[in-house]
Amino acid sequence: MKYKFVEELLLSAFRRAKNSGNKFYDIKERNIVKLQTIYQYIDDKLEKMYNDIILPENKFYKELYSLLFTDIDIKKLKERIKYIRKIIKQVYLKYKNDIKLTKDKKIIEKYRREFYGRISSILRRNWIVFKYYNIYLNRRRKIPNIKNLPTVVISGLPNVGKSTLLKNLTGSNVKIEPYPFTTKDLMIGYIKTPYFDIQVIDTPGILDRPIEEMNEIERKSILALNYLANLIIYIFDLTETCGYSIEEQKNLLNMIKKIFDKEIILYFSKKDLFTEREERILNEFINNYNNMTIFYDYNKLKEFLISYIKNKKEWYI
Ligand SMILES: Nc1nc2c(ncn2[C@@H]2O[C@H](COP(=O)(O)OP(=O)(O)OP(=O)(O)O)[C@@H](O)[C@H]2O)c(=O)[nH]1
Ligand SMILES: [Mg+2]
Repeated sequence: MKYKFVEELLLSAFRRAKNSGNKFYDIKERNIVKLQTIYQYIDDKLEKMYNDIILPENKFYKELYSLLFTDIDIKKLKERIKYIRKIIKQVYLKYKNDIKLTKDKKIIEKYRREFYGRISSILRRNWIVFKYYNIYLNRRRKIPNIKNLPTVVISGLPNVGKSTLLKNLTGSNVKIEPYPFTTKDLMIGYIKTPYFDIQVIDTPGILDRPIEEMNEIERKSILALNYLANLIIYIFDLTETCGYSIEEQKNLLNMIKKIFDKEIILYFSKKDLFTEREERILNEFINNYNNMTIFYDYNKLKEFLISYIKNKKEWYI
């Protein structure tokens, strides 16, 4: 099986070898340098690949990895790369030694060609390792870099205005679209103050249904709520332009309250679209949910977050 990545690696390695060692008059020395050049080049690449693969350390990353890599075992991939390095080293040392022990020009040439063949077949045989490594690199770009900071997680049904709020609170440049399921990964922004920063995480919209029935994208939100949130901002879209009724939005809030034992703030989005109807419902909320903190102006919400979190010493790690 030929795999472009492997073929390119071999080509570059052999090209380097072609240009190396030529200054040595001694044929033995020249060929040993060629072997060494190839070995070193390939081993450097494999070492880089090995180091690139980072195994998740905490529970959040472990679970996120198992969501993202259902088809690839990252740990095994890393072990396999280590193993390939070992085999290639053995082959290199063997042929280097063989060449050292002979004086016959033809045999030296034969060993060198054999070495090229062995190296090629080892890498080709393991082409899938290179393929998985590239898949790993691509998917890893979507893995957020979570910092140890007080963390606020924005949650709610799809299309209610979560990403818009993240943008308004942090200036983060996120994708905002008038249709549901726009956000598919955890998106991060920071509220910066001269004294401390607050990490704000925008999540994919989740539907009001049992966690077992949630898809992989919704589960990312659940992970953020579970492992990362010190505080949850739950968004209500009273205009229902998101496509979900207020009843559904209340149900999801109740589910989040039940599952996660965390502080929740309510934020009412799309205030600029409010008619008398929404104003009336908002007032009902303010009266009925008087044990909850409620905002509909993101500037006020931001001011509140800064002054509230400032005193939450236990949220700083
Ligand atoms: N008029 C108005 N529109 C808003 C407001 N907030 C969000 N929207 C619109 O609502 C739509 C959805 O906004 P998003 O911020 O993408 O919603 P989301 O909750 O992140 O959506 P998903 O990522 O798909 O779950 C977009 O068309 C926004 O422009 C607001 O305060 N006022
Ligand atoms: Mg979004």
